[in-house]
Amino acid sequence: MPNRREVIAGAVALPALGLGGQVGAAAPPILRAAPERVRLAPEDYPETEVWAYNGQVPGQTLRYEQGQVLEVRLENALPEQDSTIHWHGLRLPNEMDGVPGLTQAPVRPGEAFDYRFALRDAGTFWYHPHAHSVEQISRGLAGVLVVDEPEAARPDVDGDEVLVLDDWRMASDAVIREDFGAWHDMSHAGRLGNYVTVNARPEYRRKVARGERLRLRLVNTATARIFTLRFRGMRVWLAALDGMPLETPGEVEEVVIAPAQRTDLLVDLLAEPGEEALIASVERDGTYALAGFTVTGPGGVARDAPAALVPNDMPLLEPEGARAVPLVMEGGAMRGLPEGAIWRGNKMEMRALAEAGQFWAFNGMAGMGEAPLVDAFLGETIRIPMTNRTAFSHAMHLHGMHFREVMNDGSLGPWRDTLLVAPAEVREIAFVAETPGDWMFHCHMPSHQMSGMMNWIRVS
Ligand SMILES: [Cu+2]
Repeated sequence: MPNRREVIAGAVALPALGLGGQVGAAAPPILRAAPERVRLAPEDYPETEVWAYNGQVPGQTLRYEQGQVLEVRLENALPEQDSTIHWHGLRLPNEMDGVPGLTQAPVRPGEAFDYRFALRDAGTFWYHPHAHSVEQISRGLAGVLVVDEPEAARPDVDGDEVLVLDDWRMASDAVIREDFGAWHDMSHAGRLGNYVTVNARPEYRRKVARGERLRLRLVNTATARIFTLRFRGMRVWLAALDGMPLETPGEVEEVVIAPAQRTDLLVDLLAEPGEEALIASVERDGTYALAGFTVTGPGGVARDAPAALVPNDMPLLEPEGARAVPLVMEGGAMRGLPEGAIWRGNKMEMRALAEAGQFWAFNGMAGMGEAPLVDAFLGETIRIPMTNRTAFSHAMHLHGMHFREVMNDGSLGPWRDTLLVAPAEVREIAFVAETPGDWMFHCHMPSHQMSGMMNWIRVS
């Protein structure tokens, strides 16, 4: 059974040296984005050309301890496309957020960019490009960033595993389909794949002793697929969402993970010796195993419910009386934009918008405007009630800060960075504008993002 030290030793980027920023320090660890051939499909298919960080899909799991400084050099060796790295869910300085044209210049092919920031929060995060997102993420550019709690604060588990849930749209010869700009995907549920993987394999497998408790860090890197997971042969507690610990781990029978969301589970493997515990994905046409744990004997003792993970240092959030900036989501197939929308400063009718590849609007505007959706002062608390008037679900992601949902009774939901808003729902979030800069606020189904569902928030 791999212990935690071996897991850590497997990571590339332990910045033990050279943190002083001194001239002549060693170059930081590199993430090189480049084409690569890897085995995705079963053995009787050819290998697949993907775009990968350092030749791996998903990219290697970067692992640090809370408080350390992440230092990574992005090298763009992609053919003819700019790139960047967005550190999803991290509370970091704005200039490290990786949004081309908003927080940094695009990294051109053949160029590099150094990312360097302190890791304030422990938890499960991920990294991916924020340029040509549909294509670059769909081709394989995504990886997980785990920030461990200090040794004494880690949960008592027998293993700590990353499970990257993803899907791929491939032709029958295992070639990734290049229809990244398909209007049907943009105007419907996004670019759904036809081949689901866990850590780029058809299924995750592990042998466990009965009674083992594992921490499973589930990350949905798919661009559109919403995973609904069910479990067999295990007790499952939800311990953290989007990297942020829950006050009390709750036992669950089903978990929904929207694109870009993370879920930390604490699971006790309790299938009988010789049997298999399973995590399965509920799809329209059936339920499919994503992870199988072969349980060996002798039987372990059932344990007490797990304790909460140690919380991160979050700001005091008191939404009562705070300024509210409503967001109305419109457009897409079936509803359309009957009133038209503003795009690049021009009011346009739906047909002209569609011809420009724009299908969605926030508050009557497709895409980014000159002015931010919210202009907040540093430290201000902002509420955003979001009304989904479209026929599709949207995974709304705020950069740089985590928010809490404001429930109807005024109570606050867990800290998150990505919230799934279903059709006809009104869901309100509140956050403290705690870091200055220009921060994206967008749907994390990139097909929707690029076709209208993208705005930004200024904190100054
Ligand atoms: Cu969306």
